[in-house]
Amino acid sequence: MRYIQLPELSHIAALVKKAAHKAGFELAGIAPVGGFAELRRFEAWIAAGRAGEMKYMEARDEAGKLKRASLQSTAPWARSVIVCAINYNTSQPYSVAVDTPGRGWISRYAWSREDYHQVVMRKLREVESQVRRAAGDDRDLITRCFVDTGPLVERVYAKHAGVGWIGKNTCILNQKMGSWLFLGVILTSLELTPDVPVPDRCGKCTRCIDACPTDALVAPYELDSKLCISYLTIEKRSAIPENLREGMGRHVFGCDICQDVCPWNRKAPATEAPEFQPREGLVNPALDWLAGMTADEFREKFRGSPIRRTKHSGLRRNAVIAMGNSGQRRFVPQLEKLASDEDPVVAESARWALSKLLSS
Ligand code: B12
Ligand code: SF4
Ligand code: SF4
Repeated sequence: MRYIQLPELSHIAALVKKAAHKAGFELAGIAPVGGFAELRRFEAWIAAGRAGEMKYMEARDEAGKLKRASLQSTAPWARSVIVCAINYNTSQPYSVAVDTPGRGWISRYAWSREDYHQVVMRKLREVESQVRRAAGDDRDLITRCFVDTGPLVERVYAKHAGVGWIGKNTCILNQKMGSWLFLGVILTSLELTPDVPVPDRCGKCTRCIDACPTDALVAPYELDSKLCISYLTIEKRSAIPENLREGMGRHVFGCDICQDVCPWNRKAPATEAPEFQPREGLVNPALDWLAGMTADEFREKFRGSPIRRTKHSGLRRNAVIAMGNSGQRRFVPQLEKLASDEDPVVAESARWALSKLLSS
């Protein structure tokens, strides 16, 4: 094994940022491996049942400790975490500025031509290979890339890598870029000099908390997934609790409200990256189109899209609920048919939507 000298390590730390920019990331930084106060909050968050049905968040190691709360058992070799962030904002309007009757809303991150997991992973691998080259292609050097599925709370590492601060809406915000950022991380056995966290610039603002339609931001910096439209429309399987349906409004996949209203996103720059440009029909989509999609159309339209996560059943369920919230009686005939749909969740949601429309 080649011993990596300290001057070489500082060279690698500088190279990380250059390599990240070259790969297409707007921001990058280095965080230490742990010991952060925020990770104790993660344990409390799980204990309070805030993860809802997302059981993968609760995975534990052999000692019974939450895997995502510490890298000690899952990656004991890790010495630094490289965090990269990429802008996915496009020059489309914000959801809070659009109100076309009978149309739904798919969140900004999911309009893209290519699934962000693939885009970010491809770019992370470019950075990883440059780091490995700079370390002399040392075979003992360990590096692992993750987008979403790694055993860590990415936003906590992003904060400690100086990428941005954690806003009261719980998103990573950067003073210049705003919060329309995807994160990706590279764990490495190299002990690189960490960056310094940036200060919290939320101040007295509470716009995100005030604007959340389902009161999912139960306290500043604390989100209850079970109440969040993003969770309900993407992660929640089967029926959505009736008391939360009205608050979902026209959202059919994800939710952007707590970011749309954030002052730091007022001047957020737009990306020209072709991967993140919207697919046809997904910005402010027609609800009758989504609710009437066949399984084949769904597969075809959303091949390589993050929207596949909610599945055909979930997207139709969400579209039907949005129809119920639309106040548009022109949807009644379609909903009457859907009320006896072979998918029981869609059928039950359609009956709810019908009674809502007919009583309004
Ligand atoms: C599970 C998950 C969700 C869940 C839960 C969200 C949540 N807030 O936890 C749901 C499905 C609701 C969700 C929604 C969204 N998600 Co999501 N999600 C994840 C995932 C996989 C894990 C997040 C996690 O660990 N949550 C656990 C909680 C406890 O963490 P947290 O809320 O971040 O809380 C931290 C801080 O708030 C802080 N803290 C807590 N309390 C307090 C109190 C004080 C006083 C202070 C100072 C700090 C503090 O400590 C906590 C950590 O321990 C990550 C990827 C990853 N592996 O990290 C993506 C990720 C967070 N999601 C992302 C995105 C884009 C979204 C959406 C915007 C998508 C959409 N448009 O619908 C929304 C945003 C909703 C929101 N306001 O957060 C991005 C965020 C990028 C960014 N700029 O921040 C990530 C990083 C994915 C990625 N690779 O880019 N998501
Ligand atoms: S994503 Fe929507 S529902 Fe979730 S916390 Fe933000 S505003 Fe509330
Ligand atoms: S809306 Fe205000 S409180 Fe919420 S994240 Fe943005 S600056 Fe912070």
